[in-house]
Formats: sequence, C-alpha cells, structure tokens
Amino acid sequence: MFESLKEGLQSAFKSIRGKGKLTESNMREGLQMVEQSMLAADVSYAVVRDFMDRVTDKATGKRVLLSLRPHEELVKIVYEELVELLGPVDTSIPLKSNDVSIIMLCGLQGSGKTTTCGKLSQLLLEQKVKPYLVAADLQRPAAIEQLHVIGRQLNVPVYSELGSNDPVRVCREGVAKARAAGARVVILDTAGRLAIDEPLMQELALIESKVQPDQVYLVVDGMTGQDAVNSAGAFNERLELDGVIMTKLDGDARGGALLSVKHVTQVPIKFIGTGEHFDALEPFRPEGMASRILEMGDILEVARQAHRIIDEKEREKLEAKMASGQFTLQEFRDLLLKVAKPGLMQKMLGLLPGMGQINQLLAGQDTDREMRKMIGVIDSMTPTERRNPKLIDNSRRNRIAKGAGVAVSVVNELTRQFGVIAPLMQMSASQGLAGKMNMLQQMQNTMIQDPSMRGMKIKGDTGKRLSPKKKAKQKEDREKQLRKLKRKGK
Ligand SMILES: Nc1nc2c(ncn2[C@@H]2O[C@H](COP(=O)(O)OP(=O)(O)O)[C@@H](O)[C@H]2O)c(=O)[nH]1
Ligand SMILES: [Mg+2]
Repeated sequence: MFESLKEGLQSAFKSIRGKGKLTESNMREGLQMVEQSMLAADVSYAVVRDFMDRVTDKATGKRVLLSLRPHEELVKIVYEELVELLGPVDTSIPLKSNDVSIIMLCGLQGSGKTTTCGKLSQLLLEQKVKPYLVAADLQRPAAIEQLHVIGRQLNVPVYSELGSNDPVRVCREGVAKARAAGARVVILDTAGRLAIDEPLMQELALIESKVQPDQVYLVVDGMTGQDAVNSAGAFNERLELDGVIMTKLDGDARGGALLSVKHVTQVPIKFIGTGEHFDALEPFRPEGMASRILEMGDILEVARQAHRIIDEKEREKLEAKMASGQFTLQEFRDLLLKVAKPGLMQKMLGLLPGMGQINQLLAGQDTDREMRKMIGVIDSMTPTERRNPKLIDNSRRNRIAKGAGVAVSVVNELTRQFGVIAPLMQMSASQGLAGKMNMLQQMQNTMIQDPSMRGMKIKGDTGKRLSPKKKAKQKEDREKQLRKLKRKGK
C-alpha cells in the first residue's frame, strides 16, 4: 500500500539529503516533490494544500535550514503533520455494561461491509466479547447467505428473515434476538448501492432513527481513491457517523483516500482492512500509518500481530525455551503452524523497517505452502530427531523424506536452515526490543547473503532452482493473474 506515495516522498528526502548546504530554494524544490507525490497518491487538493502550508511553514524556518541534518528534520516534520492529519483516533469499541451494544455498518456495495462484520466478530471473540450478526441487506438474497457463511465459519449467530423487505423490522428483531441470547454486541450488515442514491440514504436514515445504533461506522473502499472520499462526504451528511473503517489497504491502494477521508468527515478512522481474511483488521494508529508511509516501519503493529497469533503465556514459554537453547524443531514446527497462514509472513515483514528487500524476495512465493511442507517434514521425524537433528543420518533422512512425500534434499535443506536460525533465535530471545531489531537486521543479511535462505524457501522437489529470469516470469504471471481476478471482481 502507498507505494507511489512512499517512493515520491523518499525521492523528495533524497534530493534534499544530496545538497551540501541547504538554501530555502533547495528546500522549496524538495517540498514541491512532497506535494507532487501527495497529489499523485490521490490525496484531495484541499487536504494537500492545507498539509503543505503547515509543512512549508515549519520546514523553511532557520532551525531546519541551519540544522546539520535538514533532511531528517524534514522527515520529522512530514511525520508529525501526517500524524496530525490522520488523528486523533480512538479505536476502542464502546460497550454498554448492562445491554447489548448496536453497531451499524454502512457503505457502498462492495466496500467490504459484510467481510468487516466477520472481521469485527473475530476481533470481539478474541476479546471474549460475544457478537451477534444481523443480515439487514435485503437487496440481494446472496448477501444474506454470505453473512450466514461467515457466521458459520466463526461460530457466531446470524439473524435473518428470508423474503422480508423491511430492514427496520429485521434489525429490531435481530437486536431483540441478540439481547435474548446474551450477546454483548450486535452488528447490523446493511445494504449498499453501487452509487449513492436517495432510496439508500432514506433506508439507512430510517434504520438509524428507529433502531438507534450506539455506533455507526462507515465502511470505505480504500482502493477507490477520490470516489471514496466523495461518498464518505455524502454518507456523513445524512447519518451521524462515529467512525470510518477503510478496507482494501493491502492492495495497490494509493492511499489518498485514507489521507483525505478524515478531513472530509471529521470522524476518526477506527480500523483498516488489510486483506480478505478475518484477521486482517487493524486498529488504526496514525503514528503507525505515518511511519509506514515514511518507510520507518510499524513495530507496534508487528508486535500486535504476533500477540494475536501467540498469546502472552505461550510467548513467555517460547522465549524461555529460545533463550535457554531448548528451541528444537518441535517448537519450530509449532511456531510454523501458527504463522502458516496465507500472506501473514509477507504482511508482518512488510511492517518492519528495512525488510523491503526480504519482502521482495518473498514476493510471488507461496510461503504458506512452503511452511506447510516444512511442517510435514518435521512431522515425519521422531521426537528424538526433533530434539537433536544431528542424529539424522542418511537412512533416517530417506525415511523422513518418504514419510513426508518430499525429496531427500528438502529434509537436508530444512535441518541446515534450522541450524542457522536456531542460534539467532536464541540470541534474539535474550534481548530487548532494540536488540531484537538488530537481530532481525542480521537475519535479513544472512538471508540475502545465503541464496538458499531466501524466504526460507526449500528447494522444489526436483532439487532444481529456478533461474532468476524464470522466477521473475513466474512472479509476473502471478501478478497478471491477480490483476485479472481483481478486474473480474469489480
Ligand atoms: N483485499 C481485500 N479485500 C477485501 C477487504 N475487505 C473486503 N474485501 C473484499 O471485497 C469484496 C466485497 O466485500 P463485501 O464484504 O462483500 O462488501 P459489501 O458489499 O460492502 O458487503 C469481497 O470480495 C471481499 O473479500 C480488504 O480489506 N482487503
Ligand atoms: Mg454485503
């Protein structure tokens, strides 16, 4: 996300860094590049103008021009102003203590409302809060079924009335059912339209006035740029919004909508959606987002993601094992099992500063599948072998490979890689956050220098490695496929 904006800003900073002594006119050139890259990212003109006024004011002051590292000063100013522009936020979902809280989701068709119902449910479930879903999108029967599918996947009850054409009734009935079932939160999945129209607005306004939701969240598709901002303005005029959830920030969203929508609606961005899966919902943090835009990495979000995967107790146990050198293939396997989710690795690496290179190496690789393969190999080992991989001789290797249905070279590769990683893990576990960042950097270097470590990829079953050219072609094909799918989805 934000690729063009990131690049634009980086080159602006670079151009300033390149100047020996900075003059006001040098600085203005750099600032012009900052402005250009924001406009190119589809940030609305009014917002850019406002933003640039503030940045220019600060950046052309003597303090910056005379400072030893003017480009760092400029990064700092842009960071602060981005945070200012995006915030302040409150990402908590206020819950009533004595009654069910009603959350109403609204937005255009395809913006991600129904998916977000599932993501919010998952988030609430993780916090041991019981959600309940109401299918109030009566435009298409398929919409009701879609919500039921999500409910079944997450084991969350869904209220719907087949054949009804009265969304207010459905919502009221659903809230009553949720209350009776002892749910803490009931989420209303309302109808959307391809574009804003009066009947939709009337329907939503009616639900709002008759059902009296505690929170009304607007779901906005971050990929649609300026359109998203315009529609947010229209919703905001008719409904009393409490927050915005911006979805699809995982794709090639240019990011302009995110930067403009707060300005237009004056309500906080609550969450951002960064994928199709239920765990791809992040509480919105302006500081983290500004860091990501400026390629400073969002360490807190990585920590949060890691916590969602591994709970505190488990983590402490794992760290203790790592620190004491008891981190064996068994623990490695359990860890892999937790992170072997589609796209998760890439996403977490993408949030770290300086990990761009690794991420590029991983791009287009099916890391999820690779990890499952590794798990399969470890599963074929005996407990003793898992504790002490040195025991694995030729005959054992053959047996393991056969058991896992892979080539012998795959088993070799895995034990070799584990031999490199385990000591690094051990060192990192015994250090604080700064130490861990250092270790990550070191791990990245190891991976880049040792081609076979790239993306922890195990060689294919043939034992043959793809040539860089073939790899690039493969990546290109996959991207093409993805674009095609996206176009079809639209
Ligand atoms: N990549 C990505 N896709 C999303 C995200 N949120 C929703 N989608 C996809 O967007 C499409 C429309 O979502 P849906 O929830 O049905 O939208 P609704 O019409 O507003 O209910 C579906 O294909 C979702 O999988 C997101 O954060 N990232
Ligand atoms: Mg829907």
